[in-house]
Amino acid sequence: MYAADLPLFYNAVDILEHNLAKRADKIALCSPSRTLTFRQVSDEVNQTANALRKAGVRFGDVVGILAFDSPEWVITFFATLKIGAVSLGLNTLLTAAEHDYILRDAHCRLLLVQDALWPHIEPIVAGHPFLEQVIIIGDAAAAPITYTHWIATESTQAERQETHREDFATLNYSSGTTGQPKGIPHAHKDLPLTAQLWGVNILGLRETDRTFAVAKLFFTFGTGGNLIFPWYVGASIVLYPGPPRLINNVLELIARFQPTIFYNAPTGYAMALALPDLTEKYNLSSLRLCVSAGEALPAPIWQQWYERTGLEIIDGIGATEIYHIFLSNRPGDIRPGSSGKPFNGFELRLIDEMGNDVPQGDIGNLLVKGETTASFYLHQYEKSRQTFRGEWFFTGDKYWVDEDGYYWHAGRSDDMIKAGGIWVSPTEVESMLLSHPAVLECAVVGKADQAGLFKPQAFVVLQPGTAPSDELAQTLIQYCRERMAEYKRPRWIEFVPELPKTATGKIQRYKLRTD
Ligand code: 3UK
Repeated sequence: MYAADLPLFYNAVDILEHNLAKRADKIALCSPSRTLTFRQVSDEVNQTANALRKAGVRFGDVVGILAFDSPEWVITFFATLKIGAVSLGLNTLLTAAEHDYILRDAHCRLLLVQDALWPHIEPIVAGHPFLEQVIIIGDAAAAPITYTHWIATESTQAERQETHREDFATLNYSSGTTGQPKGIPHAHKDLPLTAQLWGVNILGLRETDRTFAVAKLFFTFGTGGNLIFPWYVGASIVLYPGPPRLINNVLELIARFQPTIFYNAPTGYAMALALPDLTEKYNLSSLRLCVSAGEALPAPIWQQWYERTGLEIIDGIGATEIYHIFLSNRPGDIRPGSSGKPFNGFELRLIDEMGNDVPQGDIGNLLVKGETTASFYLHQYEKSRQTFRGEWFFTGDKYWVDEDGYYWHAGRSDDMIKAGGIWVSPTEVESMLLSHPAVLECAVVGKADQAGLFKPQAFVVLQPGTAPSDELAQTLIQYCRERMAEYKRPRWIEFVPELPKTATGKIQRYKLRTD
């Protein structure tokens, strides 16, 4: 399938609404709060679309959503697309300062916020130049209006805005080693394309499936895998509002809602495997296939999962810039530990520093070409020019190909770390450590834990007169834990007398990496 196969004027709300003709009364969505059919979802999408229009949201405006995975998240997403506005899915784990930056950079006009997250965001929303209204999902004792109240009297009929297939539909932010997070806009066309190219052609999703992702809807891994792909084929979804680390709750939901497809990051599989009574305690028999992405899945985790559950994990590499997976293992053709093989819709190249293709077996920088690639980073001209190279997207990943054509991840060309499938910028952790009075200098790199999964490790030079100790190491870890998203904290601290540096004084993190 090509972009040109879609109608020129295409609105991705069709991914929801095409189901009304064939299966309106089928269950579309299960969640601990509500279970809804396609018709019920569509009615509420129309109510929300009308409420958005009444609030003055117009074609091209940005509607932010900062909420746990819920029916309201999904409904707001499609309502936003339906009126031709752009859905901004916000990462609930970021700091208020990061949300502040993103809401400004995106020119967010209306924001829906989870009740539990409102106190976190309330101090920063006042005075935002573009933000006109905040709606609270859940209970709101104080001023702003609640979602339920906001849509209550709206009609369940709404007109679909005609959009060009290349008009923007979604916006997600991704962090880099330096500078602010980058806004990545995707067009309406990207959603059905990625659903067909990977969801249908590679994963083999079908109408009878039910998907369940621990990866959240604010990541395109979650939005694609647990919303767009299943509804594209008329399958149903399970939404889990809680944090991924509460693995028992995740496994209980599998037993309760009986999904057939399960998406998680490698850490999620490692956490489940750490439970001695995993298969005795939890009924996983509804599952037919598992998916892993976000970071490389080590072969031992694949093996153990297969031995304990009898299930295969499909590891594929995706990126927000491409929307979803562009290189993947496939059912019946898996090489554990690798990212699999290229598939139709995406071309790959591995190049050296001079831009030449590397011989088979050598490590090169991975470039991808495909029609779901974003065109630019919002407001970041320089970074856009460096990354979107004509038809080719520079992933920042190093890869090599074995003699059978399977691709093996070999680290990053920048210093970024993926921990638990989510980006950790070393500079962010370093700044936090530097704000502690005992720290003179530091450098943060990725180090593999026992399961082969990467976590931040800090090399610290102490202030003169401060003595290193295990206790101080624990204090520094705790210091970070309390002040930043928990997964970003260093897991190991090494005290060193000095850090390796270039002639110009730049820290050479790569010299500190042991993995
Ligand atoms: C790394 C992987 C090895 C790699 C994502 C699936 O992770 C996603 O998007 P992000 O923009 O990060 C992209 C980067 O993450 N990575 C992702 N998956 C793998 N490395 N093996 C993997 N299987 O460095 C890549 O450049 O956060 C994943 C679907 C949608 C996504 N957005």
